[in-house]
Amino acid sequence: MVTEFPFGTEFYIDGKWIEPTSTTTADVVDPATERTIARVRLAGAEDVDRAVAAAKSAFPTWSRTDPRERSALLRRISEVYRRRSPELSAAITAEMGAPVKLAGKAQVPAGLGHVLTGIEVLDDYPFERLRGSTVIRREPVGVCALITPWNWPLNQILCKVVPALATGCTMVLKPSERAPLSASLLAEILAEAGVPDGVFNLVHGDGPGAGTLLAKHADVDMVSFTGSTHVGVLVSRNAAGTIKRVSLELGGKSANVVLPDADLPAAVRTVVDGCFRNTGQSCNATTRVLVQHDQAAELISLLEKAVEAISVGDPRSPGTELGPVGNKAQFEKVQALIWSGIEEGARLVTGGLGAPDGLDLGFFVKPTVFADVTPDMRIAREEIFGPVLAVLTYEDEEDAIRIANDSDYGLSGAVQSADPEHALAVARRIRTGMVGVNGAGSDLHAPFGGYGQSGNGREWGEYGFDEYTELKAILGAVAHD
Ligand code: TXE
Repeated sequence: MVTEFPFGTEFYIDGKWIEPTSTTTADVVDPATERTIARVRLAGAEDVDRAVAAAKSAFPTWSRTDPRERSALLRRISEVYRRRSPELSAAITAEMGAPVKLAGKAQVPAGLGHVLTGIEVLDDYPFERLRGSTVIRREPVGVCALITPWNWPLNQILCKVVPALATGCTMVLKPSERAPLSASLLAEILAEAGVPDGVFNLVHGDGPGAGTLLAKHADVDMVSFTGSTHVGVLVSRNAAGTIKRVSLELGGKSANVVLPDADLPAAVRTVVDGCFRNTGQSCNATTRVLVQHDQAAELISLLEKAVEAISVGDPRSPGTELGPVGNKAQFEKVQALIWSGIEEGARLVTGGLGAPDGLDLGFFVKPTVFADVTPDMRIAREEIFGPVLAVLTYEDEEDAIRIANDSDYGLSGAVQSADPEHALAVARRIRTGMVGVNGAGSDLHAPFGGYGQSGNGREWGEYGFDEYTELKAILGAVAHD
């Protein structure tokens, strides 16, 4: 079979593209056309062992390099990455359906942002400091397995690869088998930039196979995982036998609290962007909006207009704002949850079941808003990972904070208010890893991660570096006066 993308048939191990031992394959399907555009080989035990062995043998030398050398490498990576950005962007659109505007202006630049942030952090990261007569060191944790999903593929890969490289770790990346194209291109970029042999290795594979093998592997010192909470539990269990470090970035059901003094039209822009961006497939999407009940009718009417104006369609067309969801399983999951909202008595404001008019081919979902949602409904509790917003009402501020915190998850959140001090006071009481005030976007130097079932790690910036280091004390190393 001829496929459009010649990636995925080889793995990048020990500085070479090699033919995998395993012959099992998976199709990569373009979610906008349902066409098979590539076929990946799924790593078996021999392939995983070979990649881990390469990372293990590269570790002693790489871990002892000077941070300035690693900074120079990141600089070369940023140059090659910039040059090859159009290819990366096209690969992301093809493999997971992000509209070209989002892929080119957000998805690909997010990955570059982690490289540039890594260079800044390396400038003064405290790899070694003195406290009294004790030397306190941060040493690279060792061989890292990086397991990533398909929704923000390069962002999620680079927020792991960059701190791992920068702190002196070596690694095996297993990207999502649904979105392996951008990962293969990235491996080419890292090779071209001069990452030494064995420091970065790429295998493709699925979760039950390569993912499990990596989580259990005795020569892997840390596993950093981004994906569903369900799989996060499996990764933790599989890693427990070897007490390796486990860093998890999982799902969310974040609330956007619209306080009574907020400018409603401005709040609506934030609500729509926070929920529908990337077709609702972001772990930190704010998929519950909380509004005081006497303002609900006005907010819902503004939301209806704004959501109906979103242009849904071919992700390759420059005007498209909302592409398909990433794959068939995701489409079916989103439809089932929309159905549950209808069945449980929520009021459909716009959208609903089935594909938007004229978009039967591809995994397109109608941008959907539900009102009269109560906190016990599935659409208020479960991560939908699609363009579906739930509007809930509150009595007063205490009630709003209680509903916002009434979730097994704790990843993100937002507060809208005309009074920034008031917004800050409410933000302090929301039990999540991140809260955005009045539409504030992301900060690559701020910690990214969650409370509760949203995970246990913190990525990005210096906090990402901390994850990939072991703390070590050398006592009495310096003579005391
Ligand atoms: O994720 P998975 P899927 C949520 C979202 C979505 C659902 C399913 O709700 O609807 O998860 O998506 C690897 N051991 N999120 O199936 O299965 C897998 O190969 C080790 C939220 O794509 O979690 C892939 O590389 N690894 C999330 C990665 O885990 C395993 C982002 C993610 O796959 C494994 C993605 C195993 N047993 C999905 N099983 C977010 N919040 O950002 C699978 N994998």
